[in-house]
Amino acid sequence: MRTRGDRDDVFSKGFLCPKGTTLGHFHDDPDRLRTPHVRTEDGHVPVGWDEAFDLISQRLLPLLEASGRDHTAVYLGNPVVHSLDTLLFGRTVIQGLGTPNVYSASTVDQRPREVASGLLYGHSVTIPVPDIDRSDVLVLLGANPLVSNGSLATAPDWPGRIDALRARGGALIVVDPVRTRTAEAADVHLAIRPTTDPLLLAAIATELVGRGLSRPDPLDADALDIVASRLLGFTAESVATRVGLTAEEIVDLAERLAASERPCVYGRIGTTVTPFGTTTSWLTDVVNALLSALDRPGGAMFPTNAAGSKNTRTNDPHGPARQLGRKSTAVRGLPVELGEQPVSALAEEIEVGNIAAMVTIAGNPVLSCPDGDALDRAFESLDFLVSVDPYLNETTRHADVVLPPASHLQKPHFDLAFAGLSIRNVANFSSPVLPLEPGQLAEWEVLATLASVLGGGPADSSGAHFVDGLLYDQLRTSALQSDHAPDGLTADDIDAATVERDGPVRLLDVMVRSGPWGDWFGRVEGGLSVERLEAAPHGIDLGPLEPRMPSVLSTPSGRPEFAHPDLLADLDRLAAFHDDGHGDDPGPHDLELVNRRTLRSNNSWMHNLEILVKGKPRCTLQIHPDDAAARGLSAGDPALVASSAGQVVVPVEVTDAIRPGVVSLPHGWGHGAPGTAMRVAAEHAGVNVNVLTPSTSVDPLSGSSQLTGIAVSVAPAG
Ligand SMILES: Nc1nc2c(c(=O)[nH]1)N[C@H]1C(S)=C(S)[C@@H](COP(=O)(O)OP(=O)(O)OC[C@H]3O[C@@H](n4cnc5c(=O)[nH]c(N)nc54)[C@H](O)[C@@H]3O)O[C@H]1N2
Ligand SMILES: Nc1nc2c(c(=O)[nH]1)N[C@H]1C(S)=C(S)[C@@H](COP(=O)(O)OP(=O)(O)OC[C@H]3O[C@@H](n4cnc5c(=O)[nH]c(N)nc54)[C@H](O)[C@@H]3O)O[C@H]1N2
Ligand SMILES: [Mo]
Repeated sequence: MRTRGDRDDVFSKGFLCPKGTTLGHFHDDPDRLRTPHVRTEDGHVPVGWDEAFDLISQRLLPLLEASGRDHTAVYLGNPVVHSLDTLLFGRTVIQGLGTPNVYSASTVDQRPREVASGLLYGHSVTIPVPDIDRSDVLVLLGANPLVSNGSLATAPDWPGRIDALRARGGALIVVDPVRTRTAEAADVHLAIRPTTDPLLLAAIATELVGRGLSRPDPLDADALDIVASRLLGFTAESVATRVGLTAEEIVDLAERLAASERPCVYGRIGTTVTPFGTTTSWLTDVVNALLSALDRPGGAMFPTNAAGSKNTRTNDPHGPARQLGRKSTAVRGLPVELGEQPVSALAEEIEVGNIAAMVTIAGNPVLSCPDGDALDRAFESLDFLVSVDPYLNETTRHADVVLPPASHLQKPHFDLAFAGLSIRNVANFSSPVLPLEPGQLAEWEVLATLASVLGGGPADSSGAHFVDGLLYDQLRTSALQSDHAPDGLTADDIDAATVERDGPVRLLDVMVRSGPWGDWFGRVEGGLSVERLEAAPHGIDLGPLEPRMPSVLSTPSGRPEFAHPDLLADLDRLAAFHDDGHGDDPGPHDLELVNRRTLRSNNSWMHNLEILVKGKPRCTLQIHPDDAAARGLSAGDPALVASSAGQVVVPVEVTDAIRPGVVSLPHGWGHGAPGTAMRVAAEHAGVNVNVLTPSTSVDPLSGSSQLTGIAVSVAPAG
């Protein structure tokens, strides 16, 4: 089966990345599970849906009675945000299980950004997105959108957009220890030392202010003055050695930003998976605000998502004060923010018996989270594991029951998550491309039935419909309570107006119609509804991003809280990091490991598609020629890479694209473990980089794991 882009699509104009073009291959993959599987002494065997759900109620419910629901946990993986079914119904499984312990891939990804946004703007979803189509100096830190296709900045065709930026006289500046494809396309590449971005940003802020180049919105000037006065010790001169750039390069960057009419600074995963993830996200916004580049065209802006966003429900910029550190994990006291435990704590909570049973949905934490070997053992030790996943992989091989979703081509689609991070306001809905096969369940039905079973309800479609009904009631109430609801709107009006379908499409209808562009169930002419979206198969363009301050905010002052005490308090730690001389005496682990993404890959789960993994092996250690020579390593030699957490043996790839002192490995590899059933992936196994990432280093504000700048040693293997 072939997938191609839709040239008439209002946003993508037909541009697809390799992940999109291979959805048909995923659909056809013979290893993709079509029926539930249960674990037996002879491995996993297929069973019917009734049998699978019965087994869960017979074995798991007594365990829940005995050890208590607080001894359970749910892990939500990255693809949860890729579909309506999982985004809407994943939460019902948490409710059905009644667990207080929720883990997700967020704490190995963007959580620091969300925590910073929560403190600064009042909602964690209020994430500034680079308005790249209108910027004239765009600075990317820790992002490689020409490979990743962009993240927290939904934009099809980054290459074309960057060409356009340069064609209109703009400049792209990339800050990355590696000369990536994006860096190659840039006007300036600054090969920073890993994890030091907060020092660079602090110095840029200080240079802007010190040179009289800052121009903040008068309403933010006082808060930014407080921040600037605390950053005085971080100058271009003082941070230069530590960040691995010259003072001139840093001053030049500050001056270039200041000389630009429409500057924009954007930081992505290279800046969040560090011990200073939250502080770096904050300082990114501080630099933008000093330039009046926040919430301004061409700067960093806030999209207006058509459905489900918390920041579109009122016009009142005032909201409650927010404070970090109210909750922490049991074993190590790591922060629990935004209702989720950090995955760095998962293995130890299982080991000590705080978690005895789990559900994973669309996640592969054994490969994607720190200290992968410890997680592998921890999952094996659980009393019961249910995984909702299309593959028997490194995590789900430990599951007692695996419940497979329908393929992505069999689901309705609307980007609840990514449309809120999009560089244009766009609404696009597609019905399933392919029907369900006889006897197959939609993924929402799988999740809703599971939620019902876990809550002690029926294990059949009546249970699923009950759960669906509860969710519908919640969303209807939320619509009625919106500040924007027209006078006199009733629950009956909503019932009468919404599409006569069950599951996610009806829920989406409620959300879209009560959203910022909605038709309010027929009361607003020309407004959006699912029906209207269905009639526009190429999507509806809602225009460029518009300034949204102050109504996007929900803060005590009604302005961004740039001088939030929890953020200012972290500057002492940053000052210590600045002064610690780190790297001067590196000890045995004298190189710094960073992560890389490759174009034909997506975390851990697309490696079973021959079309994506064929060709040169991609799980290699990139190392600078000087570092390779110093260790007697040549291209293709096997190297032993060791950290405080573990070691792997992997072939080296010698390249001057990487900064001396830094090495890189991709994540999501390390396939072929016994009990997995991904034949193609096993032939291209690679090694698990997260055996090397220790679970001990986290950003103490958000609890997120450090995945970059890991101290490692490299030597010839054997
Ligand atoms: N092809 C492909 N696309 C993907 C994915 C994939 O696996 N493959 N994964 C998807 C997911 S889940 C996400 S979250 C996004 C992520 O999207 P991006 O954020 O664009 O992710 P990366 O491509 O990993 O780029 C991160 C860059 O940060 C650099 N870096 C590492 N450490 C530091 C540091 O300390 N400072 C600075 N300044 N840079 C640093 C790395 O060298 C790397 O080039 O990509 C998504 N898209
Ligand atoms: N060292 C290091 N580690 C990293 C990163 C890094 O840069 N460096 N990046 C991190 C990032 S950004 C992320 S997002 C995480 C990802 O962490 P995870 O989400 O835990 O890992 P994935 O590999 O994305 O696993 C996705 C799982 O979902 C399944 N799946 C795919 N589609 C569906 C579906 O429609 N429904 C269901 N139910 N399941 C589905 C796949 O089979 C797979 O098992 O990894 C993180 N790990
Ligand atoms: Mo991610």
